[in-house]
Amino acid sequence: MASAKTVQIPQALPEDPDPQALAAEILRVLRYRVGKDTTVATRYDWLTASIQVVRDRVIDHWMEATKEAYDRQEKRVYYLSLEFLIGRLMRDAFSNLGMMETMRQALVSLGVDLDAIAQLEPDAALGNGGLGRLAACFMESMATVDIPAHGYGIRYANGMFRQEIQDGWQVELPETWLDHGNPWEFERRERAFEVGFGGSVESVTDKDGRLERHVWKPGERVLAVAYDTPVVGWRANRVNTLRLWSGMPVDPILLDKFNAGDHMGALAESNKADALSRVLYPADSHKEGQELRLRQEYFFSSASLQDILQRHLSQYGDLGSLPDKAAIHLNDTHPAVAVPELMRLLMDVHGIDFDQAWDITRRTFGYTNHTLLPEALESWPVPLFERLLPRHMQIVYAINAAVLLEARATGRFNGDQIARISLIQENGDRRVRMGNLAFVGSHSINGVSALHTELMKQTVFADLHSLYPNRINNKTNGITPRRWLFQCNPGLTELARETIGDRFLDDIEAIHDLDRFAEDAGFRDKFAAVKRANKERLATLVAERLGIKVDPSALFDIQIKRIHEYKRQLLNILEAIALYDQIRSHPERDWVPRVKFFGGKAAPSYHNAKLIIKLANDVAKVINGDPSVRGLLKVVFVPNYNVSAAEVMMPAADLSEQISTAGMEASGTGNMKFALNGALTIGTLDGANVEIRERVGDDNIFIFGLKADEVAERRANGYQPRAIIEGSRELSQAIAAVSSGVFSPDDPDRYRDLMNGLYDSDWFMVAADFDAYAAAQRSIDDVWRDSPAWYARAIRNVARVGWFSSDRTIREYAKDIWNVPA
Ligand code: 26V
Repeated sequence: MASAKTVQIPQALPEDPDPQALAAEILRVLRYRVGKDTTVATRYDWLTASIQVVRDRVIDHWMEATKEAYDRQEKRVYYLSLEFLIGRLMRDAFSNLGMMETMRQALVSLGVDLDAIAQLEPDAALGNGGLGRLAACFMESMATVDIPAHGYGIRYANGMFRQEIQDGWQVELPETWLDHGNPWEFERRERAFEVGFGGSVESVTDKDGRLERHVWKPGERVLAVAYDTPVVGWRANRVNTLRLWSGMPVDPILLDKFNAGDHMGALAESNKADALSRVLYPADSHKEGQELRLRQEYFFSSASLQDILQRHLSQYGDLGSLPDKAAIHLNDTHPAVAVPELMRLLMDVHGIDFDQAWDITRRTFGYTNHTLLPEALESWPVPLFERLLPRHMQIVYAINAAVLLEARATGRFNGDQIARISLIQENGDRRVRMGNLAFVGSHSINGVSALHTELMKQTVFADLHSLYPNRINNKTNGITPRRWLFQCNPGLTELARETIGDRFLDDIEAIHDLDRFAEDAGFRDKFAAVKRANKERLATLVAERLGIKVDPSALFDIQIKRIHEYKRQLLNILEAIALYDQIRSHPERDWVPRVKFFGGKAAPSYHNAKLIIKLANDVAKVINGDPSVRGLLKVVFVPNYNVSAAEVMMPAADLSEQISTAGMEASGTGNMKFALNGALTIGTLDGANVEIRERVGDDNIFIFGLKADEVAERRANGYQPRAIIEGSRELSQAIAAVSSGVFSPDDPDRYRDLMNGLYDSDWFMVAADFDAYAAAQRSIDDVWRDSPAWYARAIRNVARVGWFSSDRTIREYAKDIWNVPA
């Protein structure tokens, strides 16, 4: 990967040594900690030594921050998330500590290229997509805005799979990110908690036979061992902790079992503990009976809560003050089982009565919902829940009884509404609804964009919202500008600094000062030159890795995100086919050269998503190989889209594709990253696109298609895709081409079912939006031809989206949900 010059951020830490002293330090670490000298050191050794040198500085700040939070009795935030999509950390740390340039020079003096070793750092992919990346941006922002916070999650040995494209198909390979060790983490063997599963519940009664408390006797136990990673905020303002749990057998050598001759039993137990932190579950198209997933959820929720309570008790001695000193946040419903777990710990272990425990619990938890897709709303079969967590099942019933009593007492709900409020779904098989559980157990429930929050109130949580009308609130997502501008786009950062000064480095909304330069021809040229350099870098990468030649002066049109039907990569591909057809039929027209980039992973069991990847690759092969196109259109599928790939692609985009079926994308955060890096958006009025439009202005974004209420209305009143397709010559021809095997001559029927699905049901309304989308694309061509007009719009995008910083989002959480200063 070509490297770009790094921004010289003013030194954050005056005590930083000069490059020479730093070089000596690197050599010392290489020798005494890595155990190598320069003659035998591999590039990995240099990476490890460099990270350790910067890590030492991080640790000083870390200890300081931890001690300060303790001494000042500050309220702490605990962010529980099954996913943290952090990516590489070395540049993040260098840049936030203000030592990027010193480090670069130090390494140069040792004959080592910083960019080359940075590429070797594994991309920590402990997440599927948006939800996990948001958690990582939040961790960085919490450190930046100086909130004492701990992230809690699982230290998966295998995170997100590595995607290879073989013959156009996605192939999933395990990602072994810990192969070379992980210089960032600290194992805390002493910080280990037992977590139980199964078994039975006994009731302990007093001498008069009255129930005193319940005692859960788990049938199985595992140990959760903590691994801590420091999270550095901007200018090292504060360093927080990301604590990830790893599963271990309670008795690591299982001597009893082994000595008793049960060799296989000993092994099985060890494997069972290991399994808990082995793999990240994919956001699947169908998810049934995944017992291991529920085990993971409970494993990390229980370990985290035990840790939190122990910290609280050792400092304050009493759990009544928990809500004043701890805010625990549930990142989606994945940790929702923490609600009954906290109740259990408070009641069964600490002897607090139900009413007080329930009060503490609700005042402590907050919950964020990240999707309204019905198939993504978690629920667990009652029999499974009961078998794995018998005491929690009792507590869920007790909570449910209290909630339903409250609901009935209002006299406002009929039977159907009561059934929807219930924590237990009764029709069909009985299931525990994790969304309802998280909702009733929290004092605040938030959506991730204004539209999504409104839809939460109107749809899945309508009845709970009516029962508890003050709980739902909106917190529009954000992204950290450190990673998504300063680090990934040093060219644009430098240009902004020389144009408007450094204020935006500490307050990204000040980047608005660039707005007036949209009309400045000299600035526009410099801006265009930066974009050009970023596009050249991507072009080089694509040439090296895929052997595809793309022209950096073409319009770079990029759709990168998980592959899902609701995100409508298919709409984009069909439009590419229609355009291809037009270019061939009308060679005389003045076509705007375009490269359509795609990137993203499909869940391994999501058949249609994987087929869409194959289609993108099949279409790319035909179009890229057709000389009559004269290079005016190219299609590129970039394999293994991840955080590191995003860091190269976001800055290189001219056009950002945000084209989900309205009402289905909760927020999107890629949309924000693209805009901040100077891409214009083509999008539907969905998720945060709505708010991006409000900020950048109608003229600086290309909005098309049905709105959320129109989608709902069409679905309710019988949507007829067939008539629409037949009424659109471009669309019907594109579908016919795919359907008849033009792009799959080796297997002409490959896409027949996929295409028939558009005629028969088209749940995602590709047909309804196709013509509007194609028309919007052609109007984009017109603006592109007027280059000054294009760049003026691009500059306004950069200037006007500073608000979508995760610092702003986190400050809102701090004020409205967590009640902590920020
Ligand atoms: C999960 C599943 C599970 C089963 C079937 C289909 C499906 C589809 C999506 C998901 C992911 C749900 C959680 C998630 O990642 N949501 C994303 O959260 C981002 C951060 O708030 C937000 O920007 C995205 O719009 C939202 O999709």
